[in-house]
Amino acid sequence: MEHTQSSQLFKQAQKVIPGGVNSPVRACRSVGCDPVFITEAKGATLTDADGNKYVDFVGSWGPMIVGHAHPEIVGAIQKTAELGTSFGAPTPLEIDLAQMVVEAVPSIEKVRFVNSGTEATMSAVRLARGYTGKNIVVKFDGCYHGHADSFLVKAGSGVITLGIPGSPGVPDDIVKNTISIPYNNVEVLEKTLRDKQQDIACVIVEPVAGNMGCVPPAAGFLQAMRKLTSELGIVLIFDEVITGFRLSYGGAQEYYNVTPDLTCLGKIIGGGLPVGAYGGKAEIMNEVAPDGPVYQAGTLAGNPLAMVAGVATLRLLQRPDFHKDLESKAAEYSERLQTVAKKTGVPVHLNRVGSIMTGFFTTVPVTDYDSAMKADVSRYAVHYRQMLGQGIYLAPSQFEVAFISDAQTEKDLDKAIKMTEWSFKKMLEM
Ligand code: KE4
Repeated sequence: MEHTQSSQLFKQAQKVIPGGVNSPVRACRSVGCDPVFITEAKGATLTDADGNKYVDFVGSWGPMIVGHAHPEIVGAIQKTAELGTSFGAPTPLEIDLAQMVVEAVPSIEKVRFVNSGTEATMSAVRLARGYTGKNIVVKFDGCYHGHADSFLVKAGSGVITLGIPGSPGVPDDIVKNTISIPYNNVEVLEKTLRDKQQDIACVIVEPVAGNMGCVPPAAGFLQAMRKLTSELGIVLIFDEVITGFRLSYGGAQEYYNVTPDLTCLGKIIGGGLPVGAYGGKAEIMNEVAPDGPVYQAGTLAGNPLAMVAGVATLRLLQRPDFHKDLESKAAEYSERLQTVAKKTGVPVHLNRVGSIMTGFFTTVPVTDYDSAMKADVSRYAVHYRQMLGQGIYLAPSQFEVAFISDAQTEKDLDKAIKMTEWSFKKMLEM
């Protein structure tokens, strides 16, 4: 595959944008190659600046659950754009999306739209602190909740991918209010919450971890978290930026039947446009300005184009059996992947929940940050480059997930399986 154009674009980009990218993980540093520049996408197919085509398993990191450039979504954006793109005033369109979110997620009685997942989680934590009058946030090693100061403590996604311990620029005064503990460890969770109950405002968790690779909650983990936080008067925040509207129409909280106090959303609800949201019990949400004293604002929050893209996307997810069909498609694909691993003898531990999955190059089960870090990242890098060269677009990090969408065809998945087998066999010859 030729990448001449992408290489030239990358050189130009690096002159004016840090690392040549607007989000670190896209720089492909951990997989040892330069990024390809994508110029267009349709369904599950990406096209790069050199005209190469790829089957897409990243889906813009989750939003593209119905595939790229879906006519219903593009049409809604086009029609709305002709009426203006941003008013800085309330629009009926915000009510449309808010009502869909509230109807889909019973624990969300009121919702506030923002422009990214980071803004959603950052605002939810501020709200929990304002509501409880307490400061400490408990998070989990390897979970990533965006790049707000409070979260860059043993965070996942790009932070572990690039091996950044936390981040310079985050004052110790902030870090001291964040406690990060092992995912899937109820004993440590219980001890931490009971010991520091009087100072803990909230626990924030990815109900299915997607930023150390896919790590499902151990049986009873979320239920124990809910029981403890309710007993101890601690706000439970589900960061459903990835899982919201993905694991089921009601997200992970419906999938696992565990109800948080606040929920953060993003990705899918914007249909590919910048949207985040946080919502929950009216009793807590009524503390948000202008009703309450907890301040949060945003020039483009509730942007008309983003709202209609979200509405059009959620409408498509209301198709009967959408999530059931997506789950069985993903289940079949992950079984085929595991068969290839067994057949070729390449040790892979595959975690899957719904339509998100990660194949870890390791022989041990991956249940938390420490076990995820045992994965062979250099082997993943070889696999990534080999698959890219064969037109399969995977996440440029072992610590991210692959997304199955409604758009990948049987032909796409067959090609990916075939290329996986080829890549594994080639790997063993190295
Ligand atoms: P954004 O600010 O990137 O919209 O959302 C932050 C965020 C919050 N919570 C969860 C569970 C998330 O996964 C994310 C962002 N996800 C990463 C990929 N896993 C975004 C990719 C990137 O940083 O470029």
